[in-house]
Amino acid sequence: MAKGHNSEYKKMIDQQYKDLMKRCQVHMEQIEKDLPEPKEDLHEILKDRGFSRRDFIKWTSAMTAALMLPPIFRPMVAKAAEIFSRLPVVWLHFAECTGCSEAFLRSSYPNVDTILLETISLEYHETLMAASGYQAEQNLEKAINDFKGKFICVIEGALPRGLNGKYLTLGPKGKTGIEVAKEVTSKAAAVVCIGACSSNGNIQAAKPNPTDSVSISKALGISTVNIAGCPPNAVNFTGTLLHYLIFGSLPALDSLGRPLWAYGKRVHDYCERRPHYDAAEFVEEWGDGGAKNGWCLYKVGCKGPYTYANCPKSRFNDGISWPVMAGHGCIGCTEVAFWDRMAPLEKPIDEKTIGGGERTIDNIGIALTGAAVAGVAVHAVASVIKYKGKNIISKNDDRMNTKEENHD
Ligand code: FSX
Ligand code: SF4
Ligand code: F3S
Repeated sequence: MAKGHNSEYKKMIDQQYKDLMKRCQVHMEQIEKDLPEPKEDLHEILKDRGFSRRDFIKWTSAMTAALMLPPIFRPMVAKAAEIFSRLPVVWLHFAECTGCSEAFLRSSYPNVDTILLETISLEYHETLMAASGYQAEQNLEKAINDFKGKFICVIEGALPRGLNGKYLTLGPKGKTGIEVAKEVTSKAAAVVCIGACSSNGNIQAAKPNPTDSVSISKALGISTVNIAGCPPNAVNFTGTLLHYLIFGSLPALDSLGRPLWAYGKRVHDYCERRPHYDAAEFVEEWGDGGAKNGWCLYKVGCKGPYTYANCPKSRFNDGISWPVMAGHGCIGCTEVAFWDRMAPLEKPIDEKTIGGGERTIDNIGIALTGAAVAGVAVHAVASVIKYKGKNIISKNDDRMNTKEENHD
């Protein structure tokens, strides 16, 4: 009986996936009709850059898994990559360092993700385009009118609200960043914030914030997709755009606007040093034996237990490394107001100041000596941690940033 139910259930799920795939196919065919043809074929570009068909298939499988889609969606991901360069993008820069663009476009070992980003149909990008002055302003106007309701507005940088926005003015007419942002975002199909600055205000919004800089969503009162991180990982951006091309909608987001597929778990949940944390093996100071042995960096300030991001899985520079692998703790760059809330960056913080999160080292000590186990602050994911034969039983907790409230 139970077996019958299971196979019925499986049939129903398979059918739902098939229906969804059909809808995706129709949607992608529509994109091919609506949006301009790419100047170059993706497969030709990949071939020229030394990538084989097999490399591309491997990449599509990895991206399908990263997006948390079942393997039958692999051809959809491949198709979305092929039409990726049809998607018109207007890329704005406000208060930031341009490190995000640099990180995406200047990879020494480009992978399929970074090559895809190079093929993107950039209608306007202040760092990359040849035009300047009036010509640049005209290009922007033309792009937002020609592709009204169809282009993606990508934004790097926070918006200063002080002096009526005059801390940041752009172009020959001296428009404020806020004016430009309002004009462009009101005509976009979606607004994607790249980096901690546009997503959360970042360093510009850190105390005392003399320019009253804030995130795009706070400055304009709009919803944005936030690819947080300083800089963020190219994979998280590419995957979000691929999702948009496949489904015609943005991926599920957390309460801070971050795509759940990329920011749904903590750095601490994926970290390769995690067994050392569980075994209470900590680096006590830089260069000590623990540091040489790759032990956990919590006591030298790692904020991985409070930070939601896939860095240990996606890594940077073509998967070569990520901050903790390189020997420094995570500083929490995907979280709201991390300069203020995660400080001091090389010391553990008073957990009361950031609300919730992981067990403190003191808690672990208490648990290990058998006292007051019940009060231990715990993991986001239920687990049983063993240390020297004793079980420290964890239960669910609330993540630190569950409120809609923006701290920037
Ligand atoms: Fe900010 Fe990006 Fe950090 Fe820099 O544009 S996220 S300061 S890497 O460049 O916005
Ligand atoms: Fe890794 Fe940091 Fe967690 Fe230690 S505290 S396991 S270094 S993420
Ligand atoms: Fe940022 Fe921490 Fe990842 S500092 S890059 S979220 S490891």
